[in-house]
Amino acid sequence: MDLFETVADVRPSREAIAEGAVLLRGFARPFEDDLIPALREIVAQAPFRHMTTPGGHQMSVAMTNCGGSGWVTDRSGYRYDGLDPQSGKPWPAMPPSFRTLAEEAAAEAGFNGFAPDACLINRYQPGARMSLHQDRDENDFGAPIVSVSLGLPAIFLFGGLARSDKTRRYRLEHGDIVVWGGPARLAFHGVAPLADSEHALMGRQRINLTFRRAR
Ligand code: MD3
Ligand code: FE
Repeated sequence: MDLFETVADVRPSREAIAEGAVLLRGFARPFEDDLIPALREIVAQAPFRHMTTPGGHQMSVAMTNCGGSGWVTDRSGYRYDGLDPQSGKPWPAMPPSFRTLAEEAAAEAGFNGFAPDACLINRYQPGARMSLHQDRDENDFGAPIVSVSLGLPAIFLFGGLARSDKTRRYRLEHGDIVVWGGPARLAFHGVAPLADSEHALMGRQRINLTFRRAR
């Protein structure tokens, strides 16, 4: 390493988590100055809300969406919907910086031509968590999911194709991207309760963007 680059080595790296799953540490950092203001505009149009699961529980993670389709849950079930049920209006458009980042990350992981039509935006405040689940509400499991972590670090749990499979833990930090495709696409996964801290750009929260081909 160059003598003059030892203080802050911010070059992105690539790490295989499983077959089909690639961790791109720091890949979103060059995009953060575009992502954060765009996120602010989305949330002004479609505020974060705590949705209710079909079982009647309120989620600790608050959510919103952008793009042509948005993931929603209520007492009647999980689905993708073109309209925000809270406003009755279409979800905010996917900003060009979001789309470009998702396409570039997917291509870096070997998925050329990824065309997301949905971006689910999760907000974790201290204590918020996501229990072990599979993402199965999308129409085409051949398309990967691209996840972008911003703000406070989280412990991400990655399991196998059965709920009872053992999980491995990964610390996901601000700017990290994971691309989940191939055999990893239907793996069980979750997020441990968020530890309280302060992030220089994002404050006391973690935001996760997940780009999907939903419909
Ligand atoms: C592995 N979000 O929104 S992102 C979700 O950090 C979700 O907010 C978590 O799980 C979060 O559904 C995890 C990482 C992730 C996303 C989708 C996956 C991992 C995945 C789909 C298949 C396998
Ligand atoms: Fe998920």
